[in-house]
Amino acid sequence: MRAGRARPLRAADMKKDVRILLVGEPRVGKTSLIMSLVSEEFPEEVPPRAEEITIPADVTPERVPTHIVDYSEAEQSDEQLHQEISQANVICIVYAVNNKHSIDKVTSRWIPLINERTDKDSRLPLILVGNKSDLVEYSSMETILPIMNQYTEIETCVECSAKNLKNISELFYYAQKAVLHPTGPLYCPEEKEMKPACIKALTRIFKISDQDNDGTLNDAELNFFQRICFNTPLAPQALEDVKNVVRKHISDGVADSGLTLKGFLFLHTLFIQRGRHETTWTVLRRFGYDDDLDLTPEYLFPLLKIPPDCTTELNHHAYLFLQSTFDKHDLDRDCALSPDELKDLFKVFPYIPWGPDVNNTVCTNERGWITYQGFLSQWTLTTYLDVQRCLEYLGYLGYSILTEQESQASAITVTRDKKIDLQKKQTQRNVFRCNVIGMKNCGKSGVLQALLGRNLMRQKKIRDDHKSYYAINTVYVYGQEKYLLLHDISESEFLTEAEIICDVVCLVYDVSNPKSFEYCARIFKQHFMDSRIPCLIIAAKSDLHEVKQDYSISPADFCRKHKMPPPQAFTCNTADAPSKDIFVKLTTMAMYPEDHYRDRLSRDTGNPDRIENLRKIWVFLKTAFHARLRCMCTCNRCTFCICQNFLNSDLLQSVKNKIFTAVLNRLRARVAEWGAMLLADDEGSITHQVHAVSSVEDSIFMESSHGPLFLEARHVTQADLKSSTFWLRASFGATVFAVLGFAMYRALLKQR
Ligand SMILES: Nc1nc2c(ncn2[C@@H]2O[C@H](COP(=O)(O)OP(=O)(O)OP(=O)(O)O)[C@@H](O)[C@H]2O)c(=O)[nH]1
Ligand SMILES: [Mg+2]
Repeated sequence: MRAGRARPLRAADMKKDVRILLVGEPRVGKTSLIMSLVSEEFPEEVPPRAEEITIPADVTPERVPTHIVDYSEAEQSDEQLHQEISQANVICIVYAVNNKHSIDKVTSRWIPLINERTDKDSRLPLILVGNKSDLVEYSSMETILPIMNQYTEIETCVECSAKNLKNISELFYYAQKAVLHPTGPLYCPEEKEMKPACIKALTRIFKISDQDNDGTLNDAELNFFQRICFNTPLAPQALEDVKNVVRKHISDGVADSGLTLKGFLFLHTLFIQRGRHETTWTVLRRFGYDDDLDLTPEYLFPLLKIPPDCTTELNHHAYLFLQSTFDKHDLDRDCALSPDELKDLFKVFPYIPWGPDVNNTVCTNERGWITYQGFLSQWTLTTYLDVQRCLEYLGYLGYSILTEQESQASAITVTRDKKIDLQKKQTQRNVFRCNVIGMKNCGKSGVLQALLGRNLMRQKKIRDDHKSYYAINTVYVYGQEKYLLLHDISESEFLTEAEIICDVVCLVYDVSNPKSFEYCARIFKQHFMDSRIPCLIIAAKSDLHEVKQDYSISPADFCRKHKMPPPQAFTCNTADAPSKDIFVKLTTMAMYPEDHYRDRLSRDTGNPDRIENLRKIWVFLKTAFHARLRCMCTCNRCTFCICQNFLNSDLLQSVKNKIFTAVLNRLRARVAEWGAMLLADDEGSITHQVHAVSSVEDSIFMESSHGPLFLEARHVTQADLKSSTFWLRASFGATVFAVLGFAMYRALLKQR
């Protein structure tokens, strides 16, 4: 590993610009240094203070716009000096090598003054600059080194001469580097070793780069590392040279011709000690670290827009990545991650992200270890429920680096709006959420655990504090693999919005508990009767003796009445894994909701939106048919006359009469049928429906002023009106025609 030409730093990696301030005693040569840099010759005459200079990004070595600011005690007040200090990114304290007083002032005046003005936590690097080196034969380093050791904020020191132009550009380069690639967070000069935070970050980088997890970086891994960090591959000889350098210095830096973690850390220590810490910084920044060696929010949480009614899923590339991550850590190849293997996987995380509940959320093997399928399921769950967390976790695993993608956002598919799915009657989603609802102890957990293939015996071993309210697994529907995500919703009087939203509802009652069905029926009526979410009723604990439910109608009749599939008998008290039939059914319903809610809604009498729509159509029709349109001309040629003639024509009148007769006949038949239905239902339901009926009656009563139709219609339910949609549409077409004609007539009148 050797620093090639660093890849261009990304905007997120870089500071916007670098502000270098020069301070020091009068006449040490501050202004001369700046003028020498700019004009590339020593100016004999200089003003007390140089104008602020801005060096454009493309002419600076680090490609960052750089401002150089002079200070003159003669021209500036203390207040102005303090302000300049607070604005600077790096400060050069200039002394003259031939002037002991100016060196003494470095510690007695300048460093304390700067420290007083700067926040303890914000690191302001300092550079000691010994100017006028042309005037002496000796070096000031002996005096300077103890100062450097005393103050860790001093990045470096440099001797130079404005007169001979010696080390002038180097001085400004070091200053720029001190800001962009500070040594402070990486290295402890007293201990002569890297700081713990730096070792931790580099260890994580090593683990991510060790793709086969064998504890060393082999040639292929080193080459990949070199390419992603520095954009250049390493020649085979260069690789060997690097390893030889390590071998020469430490015994266990190279093993099996691969670089060990120890060797990797040694190399970085060497870079830093030789003043090449920009190499280490390039690596750190490539892996998402900021100046404080924390992963940046830009790296961990890339922007991802999720419009409402859309969900988040992992795409194919993400699954491939997770598959290789699993393989990397499944060292014994048993297709499950043991606690140690899982711990090893999470070593690149700052904390252990999964608790013991995860083992009861996804599939595990007989020893309770997460299987390959379970591993992918858990990631799918996190992506679905909390995509930001998923992005963060993928960031810890180094997803964007290893897959050479812009960010973790490229792992995510944002599904299209569910409304479009419903409209098009097809879905591209792969994950479906099913809320499992039922009263306490009715067997919801049993349903969840059955999805993971666990029978009652197995479930009894689950500790209370390890219980999960989610379960996720794959289900095959018509040969397609889909994820079904079950969410156990605890019993409560009213469900929250979040507890309602899902792709399919699973209402569970306990066949052995006569009180349990009432809760399902109540929740169904409260939240789902009018919704487009398909519902399935599960008769749980079907191995127990079934008792009659304390409810006005039986669960089977309830399902029939509400056009739901019949209750599904289910038990997890089985010798082997419980049946997965209900899960296939639930997933199918979630994938094709239209087939299930349409029937239900077609006889729904309580949907206020539908009532309102029907009411509007009704008023519109009535107005069109009964409005007294008065012609203001009698030409019999204008559009209005033609329309009026058409409306009064025998043809239209007879169509109108036929429509009404047909509608009324159908309504009479349905009224009788509905009366019987209403009696069969429970009390609450009757109130509900009667209310719906009366509201339609009211609206008809208020809007209508005509004889026979009104008298008949007020005995009619809105559901009956719905069944006459065809007729309404026919009438509607005729009305539109008439109204358009009238509009044209008015337009013509205006013109006249
Ligand atoms: N021999 C020699 N003389 C220098 C060098 N740099 C500056 N001088 C001279 O030192 C004197 C002071 O230089 P300035 O650049 O004005 O010093 P300054 O630090 O800006 O001083 P103030 O503005 O008063 O704070 C001038 O006469 C310069 O010509 C150098 O590298 N070598
Ligand atoms: Mg000056």
